Amino acid sequence: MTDFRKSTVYQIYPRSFYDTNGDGFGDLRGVTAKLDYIKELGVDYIWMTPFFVSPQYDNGYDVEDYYNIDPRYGTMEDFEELSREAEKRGIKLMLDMVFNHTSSNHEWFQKALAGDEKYKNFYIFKKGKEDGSAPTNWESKFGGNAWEYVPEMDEYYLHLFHVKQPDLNWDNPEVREEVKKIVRFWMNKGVKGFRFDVVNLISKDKYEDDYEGDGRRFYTDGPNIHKYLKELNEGSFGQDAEIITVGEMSSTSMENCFGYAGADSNELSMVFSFHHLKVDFMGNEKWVLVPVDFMKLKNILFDWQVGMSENNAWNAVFWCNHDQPRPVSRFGDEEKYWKESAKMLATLVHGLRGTPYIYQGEELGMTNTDFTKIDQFKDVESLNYYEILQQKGLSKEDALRIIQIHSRDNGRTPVQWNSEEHGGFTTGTPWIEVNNNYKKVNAESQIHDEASIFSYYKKLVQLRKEVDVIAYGDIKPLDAKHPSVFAYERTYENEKLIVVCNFYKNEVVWDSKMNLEGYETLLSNYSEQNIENGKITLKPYEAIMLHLQ
Ligand code: TEU
Ligand code: CA
Repeated sequence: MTDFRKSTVYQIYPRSFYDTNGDGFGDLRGVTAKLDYIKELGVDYIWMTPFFVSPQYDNGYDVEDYYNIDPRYGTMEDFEELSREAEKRGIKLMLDMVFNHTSSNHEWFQKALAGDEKYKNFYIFKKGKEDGSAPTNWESKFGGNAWEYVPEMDEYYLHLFHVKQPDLNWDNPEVREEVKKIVRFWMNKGVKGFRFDVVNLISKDKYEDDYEGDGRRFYTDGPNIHKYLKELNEGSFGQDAEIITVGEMSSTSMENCFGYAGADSNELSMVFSFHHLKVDFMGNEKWVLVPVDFMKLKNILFDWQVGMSENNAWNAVFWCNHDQPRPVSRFGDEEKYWKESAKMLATLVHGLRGTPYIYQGEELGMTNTDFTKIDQFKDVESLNYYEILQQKGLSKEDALRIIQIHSRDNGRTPVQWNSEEHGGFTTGTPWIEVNNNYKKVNAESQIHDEASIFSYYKKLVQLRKEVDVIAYGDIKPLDAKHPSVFAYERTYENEKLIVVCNFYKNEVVWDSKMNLEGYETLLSNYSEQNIENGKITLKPYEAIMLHLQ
């Protein structure tokens, strides 16, 4: 069995990774071309976001055909070559399966629209209210009502995301069979990992108006969710003990995650939860400007770390992905303490209990976009909210400011490979502009530099393999109420690991109230540490991993 506790996953957003044919779009051959770079980082898995046939309204999360590769990304031969080349290097592939919804171009939905009852029952069609308005007041995650009216049918269909992403009806056993078939198809191609997109939204509860919120309580962690996941496990990936899985859990509860990712629950290997990434929101409201609430961040991460550990369930740990701003811009200091803060954030998350995920470019300290005009943004969610914010009365400037901070495009600009034009991502015109800081922030300048952010990530990946307490230890928060230091202790048999991070630029003396004699410094983002009588003087964004065995 694969020991996913010793593994690190590297996430690739192929369209922004590396373009090999000059059309401005990253492709599968681009991933193959950069396998040695990924190998150098030392990771075990590559999670690739969807490259299946898709009209790309939501950059591939709107799948039209789960069995074929979108020509923009390449061919099945390209996929097979990638798979072989990855295997040669000991790297496994993890595919991103989107089963809460399909694209409206999918033949199932097309048949449904044409009146085929069998396929109508693949989706969620409902009559409107008596006055003809939508069946419920639920909101789409991308803005607006979650129901779309089809005049020919005089019915509405549900789309929790884009109007071109109709939700599948998992209560229909035929849908569940089709899904298993697709997973088995990719298993037969040698795929050893799966990520399941917003998979905790597949079991809908009552179709009622939500007078307290946007509807999420009626479809999040729904009544049959554990049953459906166990069934999927049994009928597909559960048949191969080497396969690891991760569920993307939208607005989930920890109690449900004990089941989703419990060691003995036969559902998934681990979960992504997002509560710690809403610490610069106002409640669930993302489209506001609110500073990061550090105490909230700590409380949430500690609660989840301890809760999941006590219940023998496993977390995926991460700061970012293709839906999130860049961590060094969001939580660190992308200017003066760029390197220090990027490394501190890496230490903090890789020291936690869970499987770490590195998102392309994070290992280089890539920053948020520098876009100054709305038409530089491409993401459907950003563009929708730019309009919605103005309808709410905000000026164009204020709306743009909010988009700049929160847009998913912050994580979607092309990987910066070198100091050539477009950061070496493409010889053509990139589908989205490259950040102008590519001369300073790029892979070429970091790979051979021992002091680079890349080299630091490489060490973290390696340490997880060498030091058991990092992979297996339980976790205890230290000084949880401290206003600027994030510290915790991991314990495994006779081994101990203490991770101490200064989350801010002000120097601080942190009293561990422990005897630190005998501990050695495993890793730090500064060459010298100041530790005396259990007190550690932390420089700006300093991070230290102390090890006792
Ligand atoms: O994202 C799920 C999701 O709800 C969010 O990450 C969402 O993009 C964001 O919070 C909205 O503010 C997954 C995918 O990762 C994302 O790229 C897709 O757009 C989405 O599902 C639909 O498939
Ligand atoms: Ca291309």
